[in-house]
Amino acid sequence: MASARILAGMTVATLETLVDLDRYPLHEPDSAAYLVAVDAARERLRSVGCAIVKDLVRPEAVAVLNDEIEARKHTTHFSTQVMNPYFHTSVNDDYPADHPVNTFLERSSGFIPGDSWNADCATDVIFRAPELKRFVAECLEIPELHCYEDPLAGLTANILDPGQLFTWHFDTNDFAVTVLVQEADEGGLFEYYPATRSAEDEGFDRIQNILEGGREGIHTLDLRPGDMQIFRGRYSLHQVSRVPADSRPRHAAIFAYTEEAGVIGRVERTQQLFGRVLQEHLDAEEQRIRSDVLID
Ligand SMILES: O=C(O)CCC(=O)C(=O)O
Ligand SMILES: [Fe+2]
Repeated sequence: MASARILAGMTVATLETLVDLDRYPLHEPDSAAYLVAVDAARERLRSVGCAIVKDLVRPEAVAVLNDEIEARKHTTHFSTQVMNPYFHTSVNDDYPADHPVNTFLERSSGFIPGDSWNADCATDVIFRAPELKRFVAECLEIPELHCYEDPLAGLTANILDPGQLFTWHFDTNDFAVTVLVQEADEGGLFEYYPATRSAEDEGFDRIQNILEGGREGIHTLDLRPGDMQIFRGRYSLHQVSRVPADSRPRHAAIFAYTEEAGVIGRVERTQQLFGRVLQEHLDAEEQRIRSDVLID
């Protein structure tokens, strides 16, 4: 590779070898090409809550990312749940039976956790690149971004093996940054309904219609390996459709960033997605209780 750094005998990929900086000069934020890319993403994020940066990762680098996922695939935590769009798994008697809160669909997929990646692997280099964080922050029109400090949920890969799907849901994070690394032969498509809900309106009727199979208003992305997606998943109901039993698996790298530095996930959700928690999660939970305004 043209500009790989040599560190203690190991070759470390640089952003330049991984990302198409000719088309997207992330290192030159004043360049015309940079401003065009930011403007285009902003327009999409404002209008439909989703922007795609086509072919951001170079084809040779996509192969490296996929090799890195394959090498760590045995560490994937697969789980199957029957859940509502809010990740809840039990009936809430305050709502009728045919309500989104009480509509439970299958999610079967797995995450390669944050502690499976070594620093300086190509996936990690892209995730942590200050140039990429600045670019994504500008697209989202926020001052700055930090890598999510969660040791399991910061850098992950979402794995959909043959037969699996990630059903309709809302994210708890305001936005997500994803790079498709390997597409399924068919299916495994990212679909969403823009602005399904807002801070003022839960959009229950729209949600229920989609959960029951309604297709009107749904956008299906034509994502290819190497494309980066910036998505406001807190307001737009979305799914990854089922990967057929005879297909290749679908692999996506997920970069989690936060607006504040030092954020770490909650114990319950961590346990749900990764099947375990680390001491950091327990300490942070303890800290939250202590910093509460109540008793003590
Ligand atoms: O794999 C993806 O493209 C995104 C999956 C997703 O919606 C999520 O992890 O919340
Ligand atoms: Fe999601």
